[in-house]
Amino acid sequence: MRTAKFGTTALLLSVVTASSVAMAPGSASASAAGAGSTYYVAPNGNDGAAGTQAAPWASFARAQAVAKAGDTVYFRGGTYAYTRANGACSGQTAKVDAITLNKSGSSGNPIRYWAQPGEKPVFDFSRMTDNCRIKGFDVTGSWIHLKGLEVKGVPQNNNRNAESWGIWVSGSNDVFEQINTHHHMGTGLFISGGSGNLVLNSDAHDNYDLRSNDGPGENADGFGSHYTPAGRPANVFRGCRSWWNADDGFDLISTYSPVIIENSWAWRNGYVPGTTTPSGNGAGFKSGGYGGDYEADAPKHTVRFSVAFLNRAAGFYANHHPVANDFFNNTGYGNHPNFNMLGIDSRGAAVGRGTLRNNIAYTGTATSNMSGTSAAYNSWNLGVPPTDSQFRSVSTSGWDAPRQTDGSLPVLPHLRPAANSALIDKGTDVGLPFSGSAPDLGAFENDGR
Ligand SMILES: [Ca+2]
Ligand SMILES: [Ca+2]
Ligand SMILES: [Ca+2]
Repeated sequence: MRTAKFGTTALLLSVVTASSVAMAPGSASASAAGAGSTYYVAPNGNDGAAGTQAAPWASFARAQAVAKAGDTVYFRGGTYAYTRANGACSGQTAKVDAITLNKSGSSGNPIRYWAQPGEKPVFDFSRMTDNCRIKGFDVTGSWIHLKGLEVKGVPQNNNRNAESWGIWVSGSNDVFEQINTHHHMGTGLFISGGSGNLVLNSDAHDNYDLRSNDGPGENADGFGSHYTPAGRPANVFRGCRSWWNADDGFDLISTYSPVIIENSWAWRNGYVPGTTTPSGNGAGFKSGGYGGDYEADAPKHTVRFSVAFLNRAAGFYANHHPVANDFFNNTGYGNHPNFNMLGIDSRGAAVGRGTLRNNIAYTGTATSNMSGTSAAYNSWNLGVPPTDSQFRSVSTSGWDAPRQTDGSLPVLPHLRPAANSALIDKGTDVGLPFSGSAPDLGAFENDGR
């Protein structure tokens, strides 16, 4: 491990897979179509048709009724527009869904709902008229794999509720891959109680709950994982981007099983999307907490190899979490502050909580609430003050560039160590892959790219 070549993300993925994810993400089973039956859905399809490529169905509901574990349903490109939920609002504060996925696959044989390769199916909920709280997708089933879907526009049609949701997940062992969830009046993808889920190479952006009853912008995060009971397998966010959401980029408040966030980026959260007008909380990675209460069975969350920049509040925030989370090899740039480790002790008193190694804090303000943390080998501990010239680029634009063909993040020069940077090999071995004699500081190991 110590001299491992870092050049491929596959090495990192294999480490994480073995330790934390029930379903093998990135393996052949997650990226190849199944051995079961194959069906097709198209915007101009017909639910009375055969569901073949020549005669596709029209609706998700029709596909689910037929598909079983191991089957693959391909969605052709184009817009699938929804104007009403699949059930009536029983009152203005009731919850309804446009698409309910309540049929489970099985271990090794998920039900796959995938974009036709090379095409972009868009699920547009912006014209829904239901006068209550709305979920675009309500995923209650397990062993379901969604891939390549764009999901947008879930509205709030009254001001009696908190946020709506783009994708709501209470199932487990689901995979959400190459999902683009945006412009909802609520959170882009919200895990509520499920476990062992993988959110892979997905984007959440421009979400803004302007009709929330607790104030506009208070609840629309990019990604959330909440309410999972203790002792369950981790939910994992990998290769995800979250930007210009009115509240937080990633939010892990009120959950009792671990969450791992890695190789993910969060920026410009806490503003009205597309502006610098302050809106909700504005953390990049809000890493736990229970609304300021002490909880004895709080889990340790992990945030690593991730970047937060220009968020309105903290880039990496402990949010009153009772135990120390692991923050390894992250880069905070231009946040306020970059790392805020505000935790809580068993008496309810404020104390720093966090284990921080190999992180960079640059511009904005560096850190706060560090008393009580374990922090070493970070840029602010080492007397290695970052400067612009330590990086190949410090640009804050272009981070939303198109993804690579396999869905992985674009390779940008931004905030990567320059050749001969003083940030190279200044970190300490935390049991994760690195190149050279030691880990570099920050989210990007210098791999010659
Ligand atoms: Ca909030
Ligand atoms: Ca939030
Ligand atoms: Ca190194």
